[in-house]
Amino acid sequence: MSSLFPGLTAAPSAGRTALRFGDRALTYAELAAAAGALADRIADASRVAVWATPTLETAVAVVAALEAGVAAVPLNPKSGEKELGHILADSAPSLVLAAPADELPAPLLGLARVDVDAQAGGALPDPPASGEDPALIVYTSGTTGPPKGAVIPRRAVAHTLDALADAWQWTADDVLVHGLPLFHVHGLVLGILGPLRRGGSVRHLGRFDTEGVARELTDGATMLFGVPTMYHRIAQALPETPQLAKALGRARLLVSGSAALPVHDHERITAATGQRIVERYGMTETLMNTSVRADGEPRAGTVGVPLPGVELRLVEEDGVPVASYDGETVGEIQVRGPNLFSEYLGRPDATAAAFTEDGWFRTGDMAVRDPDGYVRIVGRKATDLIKSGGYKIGAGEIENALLEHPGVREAAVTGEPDADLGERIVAWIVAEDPQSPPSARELADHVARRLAPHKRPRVVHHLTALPRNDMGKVMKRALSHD
Ligand code: MCA
Ligand code: AMP
Repeated sequence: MSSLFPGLTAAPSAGRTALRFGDRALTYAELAAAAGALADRIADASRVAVWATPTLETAVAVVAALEAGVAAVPLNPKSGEKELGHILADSAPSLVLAAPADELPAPLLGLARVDVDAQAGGALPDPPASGEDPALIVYTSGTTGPPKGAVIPRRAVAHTLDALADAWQWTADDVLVHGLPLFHVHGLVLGILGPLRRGGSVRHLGRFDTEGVARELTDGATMLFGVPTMYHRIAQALPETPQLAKALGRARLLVSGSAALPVHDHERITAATGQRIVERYGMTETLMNTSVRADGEPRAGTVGVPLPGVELRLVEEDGVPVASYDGETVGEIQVRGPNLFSEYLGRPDATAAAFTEDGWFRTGDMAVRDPDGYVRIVGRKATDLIKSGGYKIGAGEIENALLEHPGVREAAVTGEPDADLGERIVAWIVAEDPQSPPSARELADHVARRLAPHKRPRVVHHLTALPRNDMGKVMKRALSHD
């Protein structure tokens, strides 16, 4: 397979800016040189971990790994020790790539470290041979147990980015701005690899804020990617920030994804800026499945139509596909196509369970289809998956972490609606000692330390017992409706 980034070696793009993080930037020629030098240093590794801070070094590290044909495992730099320990044991990388100034936590100290030099000079190797070779291993939460590593092959990355280019008329002239984390598909694959595959450029904000968005869109950026929480914060800021409204009004394309953007936020942004936000729908395992097209009719509350090459069907509980496009009949979204992952690393059982017998991937998302094919997501099959701030979080993983706290006898975790985060994580706790239960702060810190801060409960309720059915199973619906 050819390089995922033709712009790295094409003469016309050599002097163009590829990446900008704050006041640090690399042209395509400089990126090719830095990635070439690093690719040479890691060429013998079978798999590398990347300490995925929102920096130039992370982008160089991932590009180098892809150019070397070495699978990269992006790590959340805020991962707690338990989560990090699991990912390292599960993915067994032979090296960790990090920016020279980064201090790595204990679980990584046993691993050989290669510092990423964004100014280094070297030649790119020959492109790796096969599209089926793993490009990335991205960890994603399930309903129970620790996160699973989704193995994403090179052809899925190439396919999804080219399908989005078609849907969004995305070209080398586009300048993307975003402030997403770089250890998930949204921020890394779409937000960094996307512009680089097009030969365009990306400006990363380091961390999301509305001032940065306004500044970059005023200063020539053409596209914005964000999760609904970011657009919600934009919608909140618009009434007092005319320059933000003006900046958004100039953008070519504003894209939201990772969770549903409430229609109210769509409407507030359109009213203040004249822009319609484009929603697209994807998943770590499938990369992108559908999108509202730049040349299509925008419709708030829908995720648009299947992307080129993606087959999508809705399937009812009994396994029968929904034939009608009536805007009413709900079915599970199942997808097939070159955008799909190859497997969960080391988990043939979980991989097999994720597919139907005839090879469709079960997304677990429930939807209806409008008469013209627009997909409208209406919910999720599993109540034990929570989407908070655009992060997918398994209730079971947090329950297990809470149970490791000495003051906790029983724990159940649910998600409840939150205007900012979409859903917030709620913990229901039976304390070992009801007279002195652990505080909400203590439990949030405990989870943040062991897993990651975005997995911490935002609300804690103390109960004398969890509601259970005759089989002893916790009845979460009874909890949520308390
Ligand atoms: C707070 N903090 C703590 C604690 N409490 N740290 C340790 N212990 C604690 N007890 C820190 C947090 O780490 C954070 O630090 C800061 O305080 C604020 O926390 P929080 O309120 O959680 O963060 P936020 O500022 O509200 O974050 C909102 C956000 C974020 C920026 C929208 O949720 C986000 O970046 N979401 C993006 C998720 C995403 O990319 N999902 C894509 C996956 P600090 O401020 O330093 O961070 S889905 C995907 O890839 C699929 C394919 C798809 O379709 O896209
Ligand atoms: P993740 O596993 O973190 O990649 O998250 C994938 C999940 O995010 C999907 O299964 C959907 O539930 C959700 N998702 C992504 N994009 C959208 C969207 N535009 N609207 C609603 N849900 C979305």
